[in-house]
Amino acid sequence: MKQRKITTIEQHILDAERMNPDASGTLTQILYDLALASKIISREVNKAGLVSLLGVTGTTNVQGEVVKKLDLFANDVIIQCLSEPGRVAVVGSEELEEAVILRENSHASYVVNMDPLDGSSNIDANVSIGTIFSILEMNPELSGQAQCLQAGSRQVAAGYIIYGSSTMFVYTTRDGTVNGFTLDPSVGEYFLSHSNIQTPQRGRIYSVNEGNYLKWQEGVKRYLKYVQAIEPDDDRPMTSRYIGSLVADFHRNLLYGGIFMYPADYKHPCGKLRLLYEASPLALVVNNAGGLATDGKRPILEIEPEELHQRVPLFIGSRDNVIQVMEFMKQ
Ligand code: AHM
Ligand code: MG
Repeated sequence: MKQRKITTIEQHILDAERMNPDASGTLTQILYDLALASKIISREVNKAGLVSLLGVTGTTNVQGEVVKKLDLFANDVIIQCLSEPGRVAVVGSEELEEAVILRENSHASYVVNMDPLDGSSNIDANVSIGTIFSILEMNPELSGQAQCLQAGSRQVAAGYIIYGSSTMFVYTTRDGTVNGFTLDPSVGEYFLSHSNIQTPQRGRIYSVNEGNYLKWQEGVKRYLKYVQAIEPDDDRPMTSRYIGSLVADFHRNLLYGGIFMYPADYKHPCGKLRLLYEASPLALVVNNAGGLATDGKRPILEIEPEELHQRVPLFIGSRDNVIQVMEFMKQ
């Protein structure tokens, strides 16, 4: 019987580095740092239900220690893991108003933007949540927090970790493939489980918070009625799946095909999701998997950011579905 090769995330990242003669090894180290941080976060997420028995988050546990909220915990763990000398100089985080400038790392060559624990409304309900990260090179023309404000097309790597029925680490590099690794908690290792992920060109799933329907612009409303119409020859109605955790909704649609939408509405003209650490990294992943991401008019990866916590409407997923919603929005 032919044995399947077992590849750990470390081997995979190292192999990719060996194939690139210009690689300094620093990006490899940053990906290792993120993998390590995610294992620690995964452990805490898995025992989160017990926290209420041992001490509610935000209060004091039986040892008299303050129990941090999980999203703040995730933020601190990732920053700590990224603080190894010589790697990352600036970190932008959804949890922090201002970017963190790692002074002792001022000569480091990378910037990381991240959402340490996305899906805040699901954290306490045992529903899948995730970490999203975007890695950029330092731009010599920018300084301090401005380093974080680079278009998604400049990302050198991006990805996410999903804490679900199992923990998975999915990442891609600028011109690379998308690969997924599943954590085996018994040995504490990520193993390659989803090699060269390609998203279907057209999918049957749509994911959107339909509670906002009456607030959307007409084109998006018409698209929704279109996907719900009964047209068996055209594979409609599409099917609705919405978890309310971007990473989980995105990941399912990436594998099965479909579209995730968080449109603008009359109360939120820029939508809800954040450009730098939610939309941009997932846009790089979906692009490299053969899909598309747009704000309705422009590719997400081409948007020049102006603010660290800038919001953006997001339509992301299978190529044909994304092109179709854009056509509805133009009419
Ligand atoms: P968060 O960063 O506060 O967790 O908000 C982002 C989340 C996404 O994970 C998800 O796609 C979206 O908000 C859900 O929003 P809503 O509850 O409005 O449907
Ligand atoms: Mg978020």
